[in-house]
Amino acid sequence: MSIQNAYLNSLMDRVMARNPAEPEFHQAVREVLASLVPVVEDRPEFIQEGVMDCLVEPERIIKFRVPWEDEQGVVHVNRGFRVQFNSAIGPYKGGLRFHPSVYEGIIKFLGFEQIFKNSLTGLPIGGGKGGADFDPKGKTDLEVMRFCQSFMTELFKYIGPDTDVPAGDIGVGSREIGYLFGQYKRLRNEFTGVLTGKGLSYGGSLARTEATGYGLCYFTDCMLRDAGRSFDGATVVISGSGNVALYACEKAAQSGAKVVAMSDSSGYVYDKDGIDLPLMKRLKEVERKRIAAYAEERPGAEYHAGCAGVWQIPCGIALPCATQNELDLTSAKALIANGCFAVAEGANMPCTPDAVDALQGAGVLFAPAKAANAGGVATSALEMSQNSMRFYWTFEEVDEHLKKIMKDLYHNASAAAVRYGAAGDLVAGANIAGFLKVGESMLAYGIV
Ligand code: NDP
Ligand code: 2IT
Repeated sequence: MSIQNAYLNSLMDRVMARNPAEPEFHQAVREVLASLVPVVEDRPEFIQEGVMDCLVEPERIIKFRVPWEDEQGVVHVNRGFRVQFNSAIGPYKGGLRFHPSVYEGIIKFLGFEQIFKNSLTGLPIGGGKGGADFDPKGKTDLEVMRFCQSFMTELFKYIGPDTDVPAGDIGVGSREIGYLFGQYKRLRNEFTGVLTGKGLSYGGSLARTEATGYGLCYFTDCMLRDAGRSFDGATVVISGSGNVALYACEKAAQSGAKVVAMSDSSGYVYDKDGIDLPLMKRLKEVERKRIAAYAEERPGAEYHAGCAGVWQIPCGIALPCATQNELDLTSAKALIANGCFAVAEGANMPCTPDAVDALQGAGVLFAPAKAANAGGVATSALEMSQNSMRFYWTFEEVDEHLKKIMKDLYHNASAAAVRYGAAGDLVAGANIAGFLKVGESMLAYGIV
């Protein structure tokens, strides 16, 4: 599909030629450039001054060897990455993903998305992302610690509280952040807010654990209310059962919805009585079990192998919270046929482009990831603020900030869509509003 502007279309061709075999990166760039057509037509200086060309090229990519030894004495070598994509409005900020599927293209797509998401929060954070093709599943705590220490032994040279502040993402939770922070502190001999998502005893922020899932629901609530709907009484299906999914489930249930299904990469559980969240949290956060264990312990719940099947379950609201491209056209059609009226992306880029087109075409309310899941990184920025102040806010204070940030973000994205002739299209609105602040800053700096 071509982009309706000759310059941006040729830029897209160059991105594909210079970054071959990175389909996720191409997908993320194409969506943003397509949304920015009316912006560059209105403001040609973004093209003339080189802003668009700079936007699609990371400022820096760091790629490194991560050797570590398992409990049997066998040496493994993984590959680590940090893509420092754009620092126009603040230090690079974004998570680390540890998953066997990680390669440069995944980190580039995530880093690119992070630029606009972070801008949308209204807080001073640039865009970055990192990770490794390491699989924490099935590893002992000792092995995870050794891997994290080796990873940080290289990464520490390139990050800092005013330079680049990593956090968690898939496969990186509080355990991994603890090992990473401990090693950074040891190597630098400094106690600074260089990572977010830290434990509460050593500089973490209250409500950071909950923030992405809660923020997703706050954003979705704004979108639903504008359309005369709400979570109250709705049936919700959530994919994933990790950090984002668990706290989306918690807030959706607190808002009066019934969450009837959740998944992991092996399969999904259907629980007609509503997910028993304390049970799910124990199995996933404490015992690190597969989701099949939920159906073994919960009377009346069913387990089905294969994670994509979760979208066949009838629901009013779908919250994809697992991974990229997990909700395709077939799944979108099933959701539409079953009467789904809202899809909000908790994961990054979980819906394929044809699925997004189908959902929007059918009038389903659609909340794109870079707006809807921005509550996590926004609260990371609040963690940075608290660390800089050497002070702590209460859970309620952080949660109030988060609510306001998500509400403002929703209104900014909606207003940008209206201003550029795409009323109701939050994909366009989020891309445009996220870009403008970054683009204006890049113009102000000149060619750098
Ligand atoms: P977790 O590692 O806590 O959980 C990931 C969940 O997604 C698990 O249930 C996992 O299943 C499932 N999953 C992962 N990969 C796949 C796959 N290839 N196919 C099917 N299911 C999969 O990660 P998070 O909850 O932190 O992240 C989930 C999504 O949200 C990601 O897209 C992430 O980028 C995004 N996100 C996270 C934020 C955060 O603050 N943590 C902020 C904003 C976005 P299994 O255990 O079987 O692998
Ligand atoms: O995708 C994301 O926004 C995250 N994984 C959170 C990043 C952060 O710095 O908190």
